[in-house]
Amino acid sequence: MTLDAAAGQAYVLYPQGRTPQVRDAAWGEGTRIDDPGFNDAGLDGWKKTGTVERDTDSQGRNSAELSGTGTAAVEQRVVGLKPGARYTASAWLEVEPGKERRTTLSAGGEQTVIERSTAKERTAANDWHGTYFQRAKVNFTAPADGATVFRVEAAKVGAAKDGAARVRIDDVRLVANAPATKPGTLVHDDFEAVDQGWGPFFKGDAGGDTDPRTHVAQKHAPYTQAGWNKKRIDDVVSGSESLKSHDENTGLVYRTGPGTVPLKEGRSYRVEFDYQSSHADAYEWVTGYDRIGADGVPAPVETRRTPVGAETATAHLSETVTAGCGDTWTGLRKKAARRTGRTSSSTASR
Ligand SMILES: [Ca+2]
Ligand SMILES: [Ca+2]
Repeated sequence: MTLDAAAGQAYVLYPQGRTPQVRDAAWGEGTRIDDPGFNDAGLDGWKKTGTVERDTDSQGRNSAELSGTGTAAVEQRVVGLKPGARYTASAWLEVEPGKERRTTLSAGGEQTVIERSTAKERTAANDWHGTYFQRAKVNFTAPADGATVFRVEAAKVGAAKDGAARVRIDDVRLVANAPATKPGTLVHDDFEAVDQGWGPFFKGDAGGDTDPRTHVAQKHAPYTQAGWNKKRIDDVVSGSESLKSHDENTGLVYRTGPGTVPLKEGRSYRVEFDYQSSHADAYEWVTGYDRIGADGVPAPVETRRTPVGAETATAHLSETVTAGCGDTWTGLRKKAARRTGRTSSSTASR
């Protein structure tokens, strides 16, 4: 048998007369989003503005890439949402490391903006770990017609001397049941309706690129609560779910970023949460900012560390954070050489 085949092209051989019909891959079937992972070579599920391509990197990972100096965007109209219901829309976003470009994710009349990507993704189970992809999200209420447009836009740039930053997007998600809101707060999360991950937080450098021991814990009394089998603290401190860190690795366990908690430069915010902690001085609540150093490498700088004491009854931590110097964030740090557990029920900032 002789095949007339092109180099680099994959083929499947079938018996003559039994070639199956080519079927639509139906990327994203059941998710409300057509091709949320940008697997279609032509990105046919997306409306494209400016320079947009499906990028496949050296590890075979597909994403949408926005480039060029003009406005570049992907968008998609989503229908069938329940009018008045709450939803969370999100995507992994990465502005080319070392560069800056205003990138806006929007849905349901809400938007969040990142200017740069400075926090390395460090969850071992995530195939994007080692890149600077982080999740950006908005919560919104579905309008009366149950339709909205999900859009990610990289702004037009001037004549950048080292070229315009490329922006990559992956894994768009639109999930019902966003966290309850709290009047007067920029971000509020009681962990009762987390769409994925840890609400406004993402993993820091604790343990390096590893799978963390932090999760959204669910109440299953009495087994998950203080007093059971000598447990010192509750896994869940309010409602039916809380964010729990158990026996964590030393380092920054989790932190916020501008894609989830957009703190504006020069403004002051109150950061507060309820928590329990099994051992004194094992964890610190930290504040810091990210900036791109003179060497072009993004680096975080911590500006404050507040010790967390042993609290076997629910306590409250509150402090004021003034944003400045770069992308300001807040989070939890595990100190060296302690075995501990810790829970927090909610975190709110305004
Ligand atoms: Ca993908
Ligand atoms: Ca809760």
